[in-house]
Amino acid sequence: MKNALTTNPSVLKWIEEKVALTQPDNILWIDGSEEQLEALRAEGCSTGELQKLNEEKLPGCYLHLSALNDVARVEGRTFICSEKEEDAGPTNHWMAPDKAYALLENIARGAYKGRTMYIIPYSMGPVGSPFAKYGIELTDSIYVVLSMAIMTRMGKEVYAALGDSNDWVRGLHCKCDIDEEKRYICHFPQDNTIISVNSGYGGNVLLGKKCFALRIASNLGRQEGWLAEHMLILGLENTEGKTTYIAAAFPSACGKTNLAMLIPPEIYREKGYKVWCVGDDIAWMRIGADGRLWACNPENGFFGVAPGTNMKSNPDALISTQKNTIFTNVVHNLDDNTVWWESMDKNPPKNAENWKGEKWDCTDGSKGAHPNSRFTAPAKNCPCVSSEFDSPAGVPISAIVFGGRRAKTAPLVYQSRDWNHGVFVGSIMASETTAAATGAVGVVRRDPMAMLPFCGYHMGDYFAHWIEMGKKLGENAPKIFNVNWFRTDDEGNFVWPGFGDNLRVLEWIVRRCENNADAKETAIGYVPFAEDINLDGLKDFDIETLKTILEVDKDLWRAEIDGIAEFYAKFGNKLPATLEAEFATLKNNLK
Ligand code: OXD
Ligand code: MN
Repeated sequence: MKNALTTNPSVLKWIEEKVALTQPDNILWIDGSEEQLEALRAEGCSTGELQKLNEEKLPGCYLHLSALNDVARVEGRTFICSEKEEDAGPTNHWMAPDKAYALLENIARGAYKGRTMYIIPYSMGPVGSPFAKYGIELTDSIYVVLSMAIMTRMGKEVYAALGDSNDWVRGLHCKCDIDEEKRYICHFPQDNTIISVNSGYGGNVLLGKKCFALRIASNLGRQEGWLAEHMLILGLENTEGKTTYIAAAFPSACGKTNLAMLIPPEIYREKGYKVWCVGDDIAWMRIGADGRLWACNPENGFFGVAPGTNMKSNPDALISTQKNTIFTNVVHNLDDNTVWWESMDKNPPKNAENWKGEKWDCTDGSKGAHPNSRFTAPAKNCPCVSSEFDSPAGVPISAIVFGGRRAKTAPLVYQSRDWNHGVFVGSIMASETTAAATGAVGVVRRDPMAMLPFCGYHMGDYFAHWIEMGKKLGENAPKIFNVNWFRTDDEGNFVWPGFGDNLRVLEWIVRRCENNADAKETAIGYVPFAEDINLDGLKDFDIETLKTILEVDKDLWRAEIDGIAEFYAKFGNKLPATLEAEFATLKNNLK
């Protein structure tokens, strides 16, 4: 092929097939150079796909507005196209691969006519590291190219690392007409292939992220003996300069980015505590040569939810967005050509356009930014990015934390009795839904390990894989915890202050990992003694209030049993006996 950046036969063959299918007018091999990216930014601005923001206030930043019908992931149109339906399992939508390929090829046929095919080589994980997996995404969207340049390690060095190997993930994205009725996000685990059509929204089209790093990678992890998880990774440095790494899974829009970049309360800062961000959304975890679990963030940037991000909730995330960032569906401040979103500050712009590109009056009660508006920011912009961010070996994980948004039931924190009980705790995770996916907001849904929309195979097999990993890790297995920052009082107000004060809970978790704190055994696991959570310097919050959110209310837990039983019933004989046994223990403990 003309100007090809690789001679890899499997890559060339696949691209030739896709060129014949989509029929682009032009083909551009993305090499990752700043020059090429700059030319694409200029082109994106000339077509209106992007708007250049104020170079002095937001250098290198752009605004992108999506189509009105294309603002979130579409779980109902996301398919796992494994050969057998039972391999996709009851929590995924399945389509037979032949049927899916035929349907998608019909949609993609001629889809690039009059357009350019961009060929993006990218790596998930540092190029050449033991974690790295390579992918090629074909797209007709400049927004996708520029976002992939932020979110992944992208460029021609990927071809050098790949050599002639056939071990890479194929990704085809076609914007088409952004027709909701013809929108499909399909995964073919047996072919390491992803095809996404009729969308331009990040979660559906930045194929390295959810599609590859979770749905395809969870399949690869199962085959190869590692874990691909919807988890942030943070390092908590203590007074002595020792850093303990924690991986934590929360459903979408439950504050993973905030926790990953937590600013410790003043009394901790004074003592030298610091949180270092390794990742805010995805963790790939492998057993290292020392037998411990090591984690790497396969991404290179943050695709964060904008509303709610402010100098108080997450200053480092806000600072991360101040240069070389792409904003999607936020408010455009026309006075100084910057951006704004709800709760960024108390000064909504007077002369502005909302996420729909319409003139916006901030006093009319309507929201200016879409609730799922996003920023795509380079991880290296983050003031608290970990020095281990690019470490080829990853970081050793001491604790795994699960969490959800539950107004009642789950206490502030509890620890599982052991790994298998921890897998049970993760498997029964439940949360009230948010705006990150289409559908009703505020409904409780079971979201095991926060992987419900992202596990690319049968969830029963996934639980079994976790149990297997525990066997291999043995004594070295990280301790497993569950947290809930979202308990509310009778008036519906959050009880726990959250944000930076979550460090007080992380500190207890680290002490438990070091056998340095006691705990009370309850029906659901180990709960802290209130005295062991440090409340120093916390205003308007006393130990009695803390006790109310550490409480394990057996009646509320008994009310969970039917929901768990109903959820577990979906997995039939694929539910590991170990989890059945853990469930029986819980029921027994609640008697
Ligand atoms: C995300 C999500 O965008 O989980 O990270 O939806
Ligand atoms: Mn996520």
